[in-house]
Amino acid sequence: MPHAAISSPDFAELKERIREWGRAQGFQQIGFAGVDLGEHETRLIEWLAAGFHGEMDYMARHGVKRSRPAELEPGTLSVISVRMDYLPESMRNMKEALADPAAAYVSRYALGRDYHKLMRRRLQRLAETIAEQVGPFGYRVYTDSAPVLEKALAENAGLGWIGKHTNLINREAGSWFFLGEIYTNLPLAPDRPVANHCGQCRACIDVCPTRAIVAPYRLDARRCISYLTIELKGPIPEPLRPGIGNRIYGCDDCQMVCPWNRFARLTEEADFLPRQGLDRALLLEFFAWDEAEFLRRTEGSAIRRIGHERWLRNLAVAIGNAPPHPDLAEALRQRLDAASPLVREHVAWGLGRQTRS
Ligand code: B12
Ligand code: SF4
Repeated sequence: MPHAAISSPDFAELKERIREWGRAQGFQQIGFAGVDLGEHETRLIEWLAAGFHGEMDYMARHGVKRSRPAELEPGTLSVISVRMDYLPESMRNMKEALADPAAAYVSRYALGRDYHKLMRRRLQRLAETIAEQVGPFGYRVYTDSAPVLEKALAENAGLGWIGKHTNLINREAGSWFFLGEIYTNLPLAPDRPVANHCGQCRACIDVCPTRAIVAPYRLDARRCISYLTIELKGPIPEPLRPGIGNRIYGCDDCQMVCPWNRFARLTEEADFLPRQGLDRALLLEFFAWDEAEFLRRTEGSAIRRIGHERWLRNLAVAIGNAPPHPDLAEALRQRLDAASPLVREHVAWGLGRQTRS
């Protein structure tokens, strides 16, 4: 569809056009933020000082560049913030998979293709469309790829509020969406933030199996199952293993229980639909994959990043958490002599749980 040219730099009109073009790229919502992140910077500094980032050194590496867009990308005057829904299936299916101890639960954001490429490509196209209309301008696109405080920017851009579980929530759409940004040197006026609607609710705090939300809005990542199964490279601390249940990659519990997700819509992106039966597989099927099969089956998926060793580590914990069954114990025995000490230790732990009397 040809875009009507904007005659003069009417930035108020341009913002509305950008919203239209953004929706045409598949983003559900587009908002605008300034470069002052106010008290979010203080919160980030406190969070790092508490050590809540654990091994995620990259969270501390860039100092305040993360909370100061104009220091990360000099010349930035405003930020275009976007969100894209990713929920591939109804919450009933998710709950069934989570409740089935023989099944492996993969968090819903990771069932389809890795979102990074898709989001970046669409953001890039959006930026190119803007350039076609206003002429060349300075910009950089991001999605989870750089020191950017994405949720704070999205909150300031009016896309939702940061909930007590620390994810961004939208009143009409819940929280099952990814975020992305275009930093730009266009002087686009910020949108108005929306009010926080968590109220007295604390469902996410109470449901978290490993008690990672240590206070409202404060997540100790070192206890979060998402961190333990994806980011952590070494052994999973033993006291936290039982709480992991059958979650082998990420965790969705705090979002699943959130009342605002009753309003969540399913994704429109075919790329986010489950691939390789990841939504329905059994622990034993996954545990049987050798490295070549792991690499083949996770091609194009975010899961590939953790590698086969951590994949087996996570599965050994999940199998250890399943009700005792001779087939599960036998599968663990088969891997007791795995080459990796990390895998061997978790397999022995799982076997101990499977064979306890
Ligand atoms: C590091 C990281 C993680 C870490 C730490 C999470 C965290 N809360 O920081 C781990 C590995 C645990 C993680 C897990 C997940 N992540 Co993540 N993650 C990130 C990343 C790279 C940075 C987040 C960050 O800046 N953390 C810094 C801390 C300080 O932020 P914060 O905890 O949110 O704290 C803020 C507020 O809570 C508040 N605050 C802090 N303390 C206090 C205290 C008080 C009293 C108050 C009032 C406020 C307050 O201010 C802080 C600054 O804004 C972003 C991408 C990006 N570049 O932004 C994705 C991102 C946040 N993750 C995302 C997703 C999807 C997830 C998971 C759902 C994946 C999964 N299913 O397993 C889980 C959700 C777990 C959870 N409850 O947060 C999405 C979230 C989309 C959304 N709707 O919000 C993002 C934005 C990626 C993307 N581009 O879409 N993630
Ligand atoms: S579960 Fe309740 S407290 Fe947690 S984010 Fe949702 S509304 Fe806020």
